[in-house]
Amino acid sequence: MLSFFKRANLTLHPLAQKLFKLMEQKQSNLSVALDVTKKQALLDLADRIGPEICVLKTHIDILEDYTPDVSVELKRLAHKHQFYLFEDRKFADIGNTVSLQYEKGIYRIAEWADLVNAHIVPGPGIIEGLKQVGKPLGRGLLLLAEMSSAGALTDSAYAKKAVAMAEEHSDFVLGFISQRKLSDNPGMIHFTPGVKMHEGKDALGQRYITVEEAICQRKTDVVIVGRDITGASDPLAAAKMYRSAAWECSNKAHAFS
Ligand code: 5BU
Repeated sequence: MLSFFKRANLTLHPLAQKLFKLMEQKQSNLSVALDVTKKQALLDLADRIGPEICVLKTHIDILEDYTPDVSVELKRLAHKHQFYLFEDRKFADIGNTVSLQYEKGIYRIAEWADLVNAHIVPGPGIIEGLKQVGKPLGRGLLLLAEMSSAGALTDSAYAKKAVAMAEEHSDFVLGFISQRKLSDNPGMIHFTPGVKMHEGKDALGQRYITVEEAICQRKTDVVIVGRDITGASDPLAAAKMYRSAAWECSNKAHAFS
């Protein structure tokens, strides 16, 4: 596997280039899912864990006390600690509607989120709609090719379609949410949620694989870890542990290429 640094030169997508370089400089291929419902908790965790991560993943609509200053603060922290913001919005409607959901409404996602993701169920119009808003702002889109949850309908034929759609729109799409490496295009970045220190599941269908399985075996690029970090007695220590485990695995993967 090529190093992230080399891959930065193999894509024309400006945000993918920047993200690859950041991962290499920061030596981090860890993304943290900060699924908390109070803005102060979100910002405190972002400030503490920020130095360890390349991407901070949010679900902005779970905050009970959202005010527009949250996104201003998130941007400030992203700049301070050098990470990118990924709003896990999972757009899933026709192009016109998603462009409004992306740009307008209370959250004004396009103003602050470097990355968003979309289901491919509606067809390529969803990508066109998001691209109209996001591309002029230098944003990037991840396609949901595979989900981590039990019984997900994202089988291999579906994932293949996501890869084909990504190739058609590689000026805006820079990768996938998937459970394994799907594309041989070195510019495409694979993000994998459902990662924990031990394999297992939660009570509501989430399934977990290990960092080792995700990166060494399944060759993905970035692991997304949520509750195993946010619910730890010391979230910073947990983030450090995941960061070094993930980086070590990707170094091994790069060395054996
Ligand atoms: P967890 O606490 O590590 O289970 O959190 C996983 C996060 O990743 C959570 O925010 C989910 O919404 C998100 N996620 C996922 O778990 N599985 C998927 O297939 C996708 C997103 Br897409």
